[in-house]
Amino acid sequence: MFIDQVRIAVRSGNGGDGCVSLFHGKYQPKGGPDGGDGGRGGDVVFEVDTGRMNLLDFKWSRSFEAEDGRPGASSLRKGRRGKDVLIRVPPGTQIRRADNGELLLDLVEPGQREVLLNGGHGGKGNARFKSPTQQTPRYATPGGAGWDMEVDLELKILADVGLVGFPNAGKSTLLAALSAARPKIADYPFTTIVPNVGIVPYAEFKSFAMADIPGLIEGAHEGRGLGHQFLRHVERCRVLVYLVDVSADDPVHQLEVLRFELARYSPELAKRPALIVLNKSDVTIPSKRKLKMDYDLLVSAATGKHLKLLVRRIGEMLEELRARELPRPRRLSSLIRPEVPVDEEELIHPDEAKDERWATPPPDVDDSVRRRSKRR
Ligand SMILES: Nc1nc2c(ncn2[C@@H]2O[C@H](COP(=O)(O)OP(=O)(O)OP(=O)(O)O)[C@@H](O)[C@H]2O)c(=O)[nH]1
Ligand SMILES: [Mg+2]
Repeated sequence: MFIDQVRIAVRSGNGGDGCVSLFHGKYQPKGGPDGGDGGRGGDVVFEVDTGRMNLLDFKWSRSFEAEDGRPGASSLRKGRRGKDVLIRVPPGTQIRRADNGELLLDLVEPGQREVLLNGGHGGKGNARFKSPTQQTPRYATPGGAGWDMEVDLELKILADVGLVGFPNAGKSTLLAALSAARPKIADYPFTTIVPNVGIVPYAEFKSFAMADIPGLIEGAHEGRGLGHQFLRHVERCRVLVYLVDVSADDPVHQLEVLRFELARYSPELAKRPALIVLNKSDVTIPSKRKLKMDYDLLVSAATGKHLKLLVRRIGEMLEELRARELPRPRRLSSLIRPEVPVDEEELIHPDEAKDERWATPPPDVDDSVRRRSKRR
């Protein structure tokens, strides 16, 4: 079973209350306030776990609560902090608010950890409030409440290359030929109903991840076939491979349909760097059928013809894109921060900035010196 969308409820812990306590000891009947602070509530934390491939674990457990902080106690004892709740998700998971769809976290890097909700703060014990005029405070503050929220987890597989094609174009056959993945292959449409990912080596110590998604057909944007639902898994691919069966009734039309459907899903996706690959060259070739069609490669996934060339071409494209690309931003905040144009002239080089700082003392230094000397 493959699950790529799920709604869960999360709650961070309440803070523990502060304690009101007055010390009475032998020979010390009025020992003063000694109530300790409450502990902080636990946080709701998400972590990327590369050992997970989909959101299946969330089918059974959909509610996650962090522990509440413990209240403070007498003798200035602080309450224990509530334990965080750690939610492990596969790489590529996005977390959105269920009520308005706002993107809160984008978890992509292995081991990445992000706090979604902080726990409530701990209350202050009465010992905090003692003062010369208030020597017996009989009050403490309560702990802050935790937060709860419903969030949607959505997995968008992180693959470098996405295979898009009609059913039966041979996408799964190609993935099986290039990688160790073993997707189901058969000569009926929609054999593949969930995405598969395989790792394809393309040079020494180098490889890329390739995703095979269920086939697209004309009208997929209206929900025909399996619709557009799996296109989200090629959204993050750097390179797309349009795989077209050269022996199909009308390969030219198929390619047009694929492009149209992708553009209907996301115009940006349709403009992604792509290769047009014709498959099943063992059955026929374009010139035999007098097909007028632009394509990049003609391969046969079944016999393995020109597959090495295909892998090399993809490898080169990826290398080129990587060289141009900035590293993927780690935190969402850097993704959504609007781009402010930088005025080169206003920028001060760090070395110059240092000089400036030492050249003129901050304006309030003199003032404070004067005030201090007056007091004396
Ligand atoms: N002759 C020939 N047959 C092929 C080739 N590649 C795939 N096939 C056959 O085409 C049929 C469909 O292949 P699949 O790999 O299941 O196609 P798919 O694109 O994954 O199809 P869906 O999962 O249904 O979208 C199978 O019977 C394959 O054996 C090829 O290069 N040559
Ligand atoms: Mg398939």
